[in-house]
Amino acid sequence: MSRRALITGITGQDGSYLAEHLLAQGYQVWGLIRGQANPRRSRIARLMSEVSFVDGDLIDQRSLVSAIELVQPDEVYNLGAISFVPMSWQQPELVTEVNGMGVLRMLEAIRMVSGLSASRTASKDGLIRFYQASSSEMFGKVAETPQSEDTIFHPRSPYGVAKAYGHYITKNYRESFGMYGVSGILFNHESPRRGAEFVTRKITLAVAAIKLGLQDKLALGNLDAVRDWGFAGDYVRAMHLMLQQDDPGDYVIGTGEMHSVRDAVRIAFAAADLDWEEHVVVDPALVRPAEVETLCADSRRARAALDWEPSVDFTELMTMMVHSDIEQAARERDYGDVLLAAAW
Ligand code: NDP
Ligand code: GDR
Repeated sequence: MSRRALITGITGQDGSYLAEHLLAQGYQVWGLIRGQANPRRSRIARLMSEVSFVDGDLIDQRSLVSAIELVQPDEVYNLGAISFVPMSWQQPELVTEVNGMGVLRMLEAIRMVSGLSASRTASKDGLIRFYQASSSEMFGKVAETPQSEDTIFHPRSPYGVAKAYGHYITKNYRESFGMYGVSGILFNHESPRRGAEFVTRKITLAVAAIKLGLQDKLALGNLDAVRDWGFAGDYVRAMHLMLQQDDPGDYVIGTGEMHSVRDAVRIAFAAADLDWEEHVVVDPALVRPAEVETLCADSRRARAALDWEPSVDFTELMTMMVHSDIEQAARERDYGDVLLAAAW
């Protein structure tokens, strides 16, 4: 019998790559979908015939219990979240509800349906395995570089604070009820499917629009921010590997390479034979109230225990995204659609 996986956030970047990866591994894949006629279903349009869907929302406990009862998953991947960090200063309560309390609701749904209690002992056989999408944003104002599973958290945004809650409550349910729950502390990962509001995709969409003469300027915030950027397709492999271990644990996933937003701009414009300095302007309104200045992963635990390695480096990643966006923009122009770069 093939294993059953339930993915929250299946309409997101990671959800779409994870669904493809699990289907290729022979899983029956279910996606939790919220909202009537969710327009982001288009991201997984090509998988519609292979993936099953169940209605639900991380702010609705009842819907999560129903989803677990219906799907009877072997593995649950909780990728659902409001993932754009600046949104968390605009709607901190909502972000905390979804990204923090939503994790608790899913853990409770699994616990209720599985009948787990504090008295349950050691065996992990037959337990629903739970993956929580934790984030390098939890490190925030970093205490050390690079950051490992043992680095202390100092989140800098309501998003990071809510993710830290999700992280700790997953660990707490593992320790309190013997649940099989793991957190992947993933550093930034990107792809041609990345949302247009995130800086890499904002840059590559703008490069494409500038290349085709549809746009001239690109406004950005802090060009000095440093991140450890990898390819989303590599990172979903790590999520799956984490749930295949005998004992649940938390793992940092990243490339170990540091690049600034300025590097991202330079590489992306160069990939389209453009000079970034002619087009990029800094807009102070895009600088965050509290910035995470620098992040870099120490993934030695994952590399050793999961035998995981990233396969795409930063230049390849940015170049892949630029080429994909130029092709897409050219297609849209031919159909008469106007490409708009992100305004965030
Ligand atoms: P996306 O923003 O692309 O996708 C987010 C997903 O969450 C969407 O499918 C969205 O569905 C869903 N969602 C939003 N609100 C709810 C809700 N109330 N109930 C259920 N689902 C909801 O994010 P990514 O794919 O990039 O990231 C996946 C996860 O990994 C997120 O939790 C993110 O915080 C985390 N993460 C991401 C990193 C990255 O670099 N990409 C790094 C570290 C962590 P809808 O279509 O309905 O809006
Ligand atoms: P981040 O990603 O906040 O790290 O969260 P984002 O791409 O939004 O920002 C990265 C860095 O770039 C700087 N920056 C800009 N960012 C955006 N979006 N727009 C701009 O114009 C701009 N100019 C400079 C930012 O200040 C920041 O320092 C992502 C999300 O996927 C989270 O959900 C996830 O948890 C973390 O990565 C790890």
